[in-house]
Amino acid sequence: MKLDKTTIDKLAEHLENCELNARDTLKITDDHPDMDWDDAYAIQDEIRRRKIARGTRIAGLKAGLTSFAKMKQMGVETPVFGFVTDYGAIPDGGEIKMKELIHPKVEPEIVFVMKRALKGPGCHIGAVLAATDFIMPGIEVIDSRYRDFKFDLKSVIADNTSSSRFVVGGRIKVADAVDMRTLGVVLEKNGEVVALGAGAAVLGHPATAIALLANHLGARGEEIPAGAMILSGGITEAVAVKSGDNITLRVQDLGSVSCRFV
Ligand code: 0L1
Ligand code: MG
Repeated sequence: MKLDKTTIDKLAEHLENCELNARDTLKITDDHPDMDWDDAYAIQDEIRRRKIARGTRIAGLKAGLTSFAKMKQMGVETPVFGFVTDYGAIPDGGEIKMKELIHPKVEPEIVFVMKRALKGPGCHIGAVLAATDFIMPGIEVIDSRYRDFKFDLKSVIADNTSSSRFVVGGRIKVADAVDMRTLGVVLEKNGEVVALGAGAAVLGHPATAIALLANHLGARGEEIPAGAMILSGGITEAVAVKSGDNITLRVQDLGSVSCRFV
């Protein structure tokens, strides 16, 4: 690690305050060009610790930048991992307040709920499918704290991978009831199709994102706990939204979920 604990705590406080006050900032690597991957995850961990200390519950985990569309959109080449919170959970059909956010975008995702814990290294798609309780559709609302979404990978990891809000619901399916690679998704904004794709856009198979998360946590002596909900990553590029927009995600065989920005 390149940063000392005081700097990590200071950066975590800064980024979390930006989130809570809907204020943007410049990417933190501008002032800390030498920070490494461990520093980045240590800042994210400190944000998580601060939230838990205030009574926030961690609602689930997420993999981000797992599709080629998103990697291309953001100019990066590696997935990233973060967490979602209880206050980020929006009921299906619910309202999302723009004034609490900076510049939100929506992503269509396949969401996994695990029946058994998963621990890397060596975790693969087979282990993920065997440990999955069910899958369901989810809309992730990302809201990078960085001005104009201008960041690098380390800055994004520190910023809890732009985690903000999420909507899950629709119809659940056990993992072996669907071929997640050919699962079609259609994202609509105000009734118009704005993005579409299939599950294979996420690393060839969305379960790969969960395996990578288990291996990432395993390398840090952690695991995906039984019962965890995990957002496996946007299947298409992220779509910007504004107040008044209605978003609906339709997933083949898994129904739909929606939300409204007000
Ligand atoms: O969930 C995601 O793919 C977001 C990763 C962070 C980068 C971004 O803000 O798009
Ligand atoms: Mg996402």
